[in-house]
Amino acid sequence: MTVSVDDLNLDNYWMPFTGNREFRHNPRFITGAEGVRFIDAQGRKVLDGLSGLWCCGAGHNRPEIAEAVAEQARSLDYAPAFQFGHPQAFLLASRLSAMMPEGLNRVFFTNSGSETVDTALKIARAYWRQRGQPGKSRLIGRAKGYHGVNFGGISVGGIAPNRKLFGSTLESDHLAHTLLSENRFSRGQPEHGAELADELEELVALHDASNIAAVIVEPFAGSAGVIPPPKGYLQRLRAICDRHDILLIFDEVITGLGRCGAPTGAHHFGVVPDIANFAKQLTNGVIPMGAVVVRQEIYDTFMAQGGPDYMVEFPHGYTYSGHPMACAAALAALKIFDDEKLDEQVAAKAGFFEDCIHGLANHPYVQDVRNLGFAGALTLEAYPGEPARRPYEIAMACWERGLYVRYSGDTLQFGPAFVMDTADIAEIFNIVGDALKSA
Ligand code: PXG
Ligand code: PLP
Repeated sequence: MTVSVDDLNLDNYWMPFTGNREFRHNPRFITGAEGVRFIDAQGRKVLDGLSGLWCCGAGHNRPEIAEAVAEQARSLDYAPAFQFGHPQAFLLASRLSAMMPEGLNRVFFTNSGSETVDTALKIARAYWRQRGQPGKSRLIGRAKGYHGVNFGGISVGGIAPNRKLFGSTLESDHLAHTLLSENRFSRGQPEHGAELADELEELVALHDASNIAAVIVEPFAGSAGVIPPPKGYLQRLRAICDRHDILLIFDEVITGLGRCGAPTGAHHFGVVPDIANFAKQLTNGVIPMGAVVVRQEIYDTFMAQGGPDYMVEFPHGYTYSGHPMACAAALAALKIFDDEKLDEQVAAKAGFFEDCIHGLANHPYVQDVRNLGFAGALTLEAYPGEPARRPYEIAMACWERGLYVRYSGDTLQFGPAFVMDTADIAEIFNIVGDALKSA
């Protein structure tokens, strides 16, 4: 379906994370999708370089998911999430638990990554209260971390522009980021920086472990521009959390469910958190949904402290937690994950992706190249005082050449669908290379 842009009123919609004024001058409409391509308002096919926003790893418009959602809409469109259950939510919780590393097996559903983060932070704080340690409330994030946009998420988040307009947040503190200049152009996990995890010891010395509930990190930082953890870093963070009784939360909203070439980042990096967050890829992006998965002992603590068994143990939940349509989409998406071994596909093609993105290392303006699994980013040399301008200009040049690429901060980011073939991956980087050379 082609839509005439001229007929649309652009006044009423306040677009998220968008330069709204710029968009009005230069509207870019996506009106359809097919496999790993979008179709724009002019009917052009545009290669999708980011699986939507890191969420459509199985490709767009999968009929299996469309049919499952349509069938669900006809049989049970909505069921109350509180005090009553519907079968799909239980099925999905079991299915997701089976994909998790050993020990993570209790699942709380949400509707986005941001809600997932705030739910995980509330679980962490409440857990210590239930264990008789109410002082353990401070939350530790990491510089350059992205944990969504709700108040809990921006408290632990480490991207300054996402925090500065919104006043005081929850009591938090931050580890240093791991983007070291000596690691520039590393392929996969960089060599240097495992010792940056020891900063947690310093934060423990400052605040005392009796006041810290949890540490939350992305296994690799996504939004800040794909920053894989230095070798050994996550292991060291896990050990320090264990030493001081601090919960470790992995925010796997981007790293989870295939992107690393494994079911989760925890599997890929060989480190198991106490709580893991998922969203995006859970439904292949078709219906909004997120999930917090916790160690059974955390759930059991709430049950043990819950009072009479008709009482609510965790006063938290969303009208749409475990929405039947979202569950149907997720069950269908996870079936595709199994049938097509999406994680193994990524693992098999990740080396090709790595060669392609590192092939841009000597192109104009490229100051760093980072990658892991089917995720990668370029850092581009800034115009003086305007770090965000060049990525925007290059991304627009790519769009004109038939490629949708994500630009954010001083980076361009790549996250192809897991099903993308090597010819399309090569095309992504040919277009970017051309755009860089002609900028
Ligand atoms: N945690 C992490 C680790 C994320 O990457 C969220 C939480 C929030 O999810 P919701 O569903 O509330 O947006 C995210 C989302 C990008 C990009 O281009 C990344 C996200 C969202 C949009 C764009 O890097 N991450
Ligand atoms: N605001 C009001 C006035 C509500 O009644 C509710 C839910 O009942 C909410 C916010 C929260 O909505 P949700 O459960 O979809 O997060």
